Amino acid sequence: MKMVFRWYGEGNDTVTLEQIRQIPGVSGIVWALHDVPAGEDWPMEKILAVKKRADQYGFSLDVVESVNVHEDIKLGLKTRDRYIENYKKTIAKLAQVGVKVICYNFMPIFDWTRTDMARRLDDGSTALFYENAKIKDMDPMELVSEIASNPDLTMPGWEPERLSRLNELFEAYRNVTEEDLWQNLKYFLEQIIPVAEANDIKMAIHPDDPPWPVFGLPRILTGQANLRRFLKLVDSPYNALTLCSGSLGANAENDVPAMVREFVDRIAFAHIRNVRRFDNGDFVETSHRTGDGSLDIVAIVKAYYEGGFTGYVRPDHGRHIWNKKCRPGYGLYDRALGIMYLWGVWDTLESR
Ligand code: CS2
Ligand code: MN
Repeated sequence: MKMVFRWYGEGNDTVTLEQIRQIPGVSGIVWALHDVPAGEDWPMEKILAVKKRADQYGFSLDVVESVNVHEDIKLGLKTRDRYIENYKKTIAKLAQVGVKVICYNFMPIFDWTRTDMARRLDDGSTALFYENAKIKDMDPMELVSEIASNPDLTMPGWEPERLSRLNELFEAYRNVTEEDLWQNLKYFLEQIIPVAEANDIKMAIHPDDPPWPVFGLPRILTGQANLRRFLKLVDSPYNALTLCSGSLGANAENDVPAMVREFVDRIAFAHIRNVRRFDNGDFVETSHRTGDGSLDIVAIVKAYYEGGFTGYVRPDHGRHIWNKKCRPGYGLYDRALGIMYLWGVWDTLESR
């Protein structure tokens, strides 16, 4: 496995490339142009500026997370073709700097959803938390205004320009069913995958987080059967997965090691992290260690190892520890500890 680390870019991340270089075994950064709105093609000069920085530290740029999909594509509107053309242009430009994997998601309106960005754990650290009842009862506008009024709460996918159009977007999705979403995803893939093949870039979809519908919006990348269906929409090695253990593992019915075993040849990018689930449907993010959460991280890493996985891995989120301010879920320390845990398991398997 190739270990990579998400970096939000110069001036946009509390973590520096100097620091990332000191985490053992990290070969590349997972990056994006976070200031380019979904649907626009990425300017080459901005891509090259990131490359210049990464080169100074010897980091690869192999993995991009994410090139976001414009809402019109997910909605299947006529205007989608323009955005799909821009997406193709971005793929071709990313190939020029050696990108091998593009992570994206197909969640309507919201990316990952949580109710608390800093839930206190017993050890005094804080972590991202999802309260089931709160989401069930909540008008999404309420959550949005809570988030908008707190600059510390920015989550990917919750960009201000999208939030301001929220009512409109909800209206647009009113009659969009799960089957419509599948059709719209298929349409997108049929256009994009040939371009990805020609540019030797794997398109790796991220599952829905959490893996169930929120605020009445459809969600389809939620479990093993649906991921199987997804891979058949366009049956190409370039139509691949970002298998996120923490997203899928929030649903106790999802057997993550079994998914790794089934899909390993189509997993381009692994997100590995732990979550603790509660009986009422709540969950909280924990350290990576098996036993700290509900997921057996050792079994997950073992499934990758035994499947001969050669793709990219990142520790995904971490807790906020040692009093360091950071983007929610994206501090330096707990993700670095997570990496050492993942390497510990991997190296042990390799040395047997
Ligand atoms: C990520 C997702 O930060 C995260 O939790 O796992 O936001 C992910 O970047 C997107 O869903 C992928 O498009
Ligand atoms: Mn993830």
